[in-house]
Amino acid sequence: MLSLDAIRAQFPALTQKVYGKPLIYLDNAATTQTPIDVLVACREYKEKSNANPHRGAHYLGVQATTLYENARNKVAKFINAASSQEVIFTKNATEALNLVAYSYGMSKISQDEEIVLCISEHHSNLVPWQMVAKAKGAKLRYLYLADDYTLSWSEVEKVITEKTALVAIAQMSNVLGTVYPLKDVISYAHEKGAVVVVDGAQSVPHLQTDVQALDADFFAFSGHKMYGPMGIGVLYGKREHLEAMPPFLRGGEMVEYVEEQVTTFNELPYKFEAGTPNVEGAVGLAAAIDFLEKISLEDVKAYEDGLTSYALGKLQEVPYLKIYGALDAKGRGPVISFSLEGCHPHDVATIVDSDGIALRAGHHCAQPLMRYLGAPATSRISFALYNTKDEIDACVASLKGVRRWLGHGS
Ligand code: C6P
Repeated sequence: MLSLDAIRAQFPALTQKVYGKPLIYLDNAATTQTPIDVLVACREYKEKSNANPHRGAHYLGVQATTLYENARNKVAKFINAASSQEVIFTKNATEALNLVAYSYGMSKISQDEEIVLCISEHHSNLVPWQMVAKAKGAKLRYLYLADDYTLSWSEVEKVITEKTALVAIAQMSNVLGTVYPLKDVISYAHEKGAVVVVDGAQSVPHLQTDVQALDADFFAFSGHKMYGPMGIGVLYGKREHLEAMPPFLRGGEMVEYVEEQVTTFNELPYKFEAGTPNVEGAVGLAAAIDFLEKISLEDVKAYEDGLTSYALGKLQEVPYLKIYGALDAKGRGPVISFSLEGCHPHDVATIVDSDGIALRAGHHCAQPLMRYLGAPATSRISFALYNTKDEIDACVASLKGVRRWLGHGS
């Protein structure tokens, strides 16, 4: 692993002060900061190679096409897709999941079939399935979590049945940090004849992704949560599904022949990429993958596990603080939600912000989970590979002062 100093030197945003205090950025599950390598790659593309890909035969057009397709190849290798034709660029994980819902869900799911979601799903992997269920007369069923915030096998066996047409589940919860045993869940769902859509938005920056080993039918993620730019995301889909699905959006480049009344569609992956794509984003995402691979995801995970374990210990020293999620770093990612008794999470976020500490408060776009937990909102800290134990100490010290700041005795 590169030294921590070398890693932090890649992130200009981390060197700034806010309210005269060094920025401590602990909102990485929302979005990560951007390394210089990614900033440079995006800028160089705009300065030297900016053109509309797959359209112009001129020099810049060819360069833009090459960069765009190289980025696709890099993504395919990064997630171990069998072919880069199975990699579709979208604007984010949300669009990728909507693509599957609109295209696969609306054409393949029938009345009375069941769609299974986990109760911890982010709205982006929940609301589109509500739409499909309503439109098709299908039934939504939920996998509920055990008291230790894990998914028990008995729950999987109870909810996923022969009636299940599709399971949509995140690899890592953006609220609890739980990493679900997806390999087993997917294999079980396949035995029952269901396809599985994996929301990898939170897991991709922290765990090695291997869509073939996982045997996922679809896998969605966003560039901006893995050190890449905003506005670029990925949908991986098994070729057999993508070929059988109708297009999602219609327009330029996703066509083969257009006649006055009918159209035939382009081959994969272009069938699902209507309109001018975000080449700059794809180039930035490729640079982010290079950055992560230079460090190695194995080392990233080991380092972040250390931070998570340390933070879980330190947070438990804060009086009146309750953690929502497993207290052991094993089987979870670097996302920790908590509440401070008597303090609204937004007040907590505002008070620690005045110490230069960025954390997130709210329902984290997971309202059904919040209802299930009986907590309207939580505070959440989440780590990236540039965070440090000193930053965790500073956050914990700041949290210890919050209750007094709000007028509680201690
Ligand atoms: N979660 C968070 O602070 P987009 O916005 O499309 O890049 O990602 C959506 C998304 C999908 N699935 C999961 C598990 C996610 O965590 C997110 C984004 C951010 O938790 C913003 S709400």
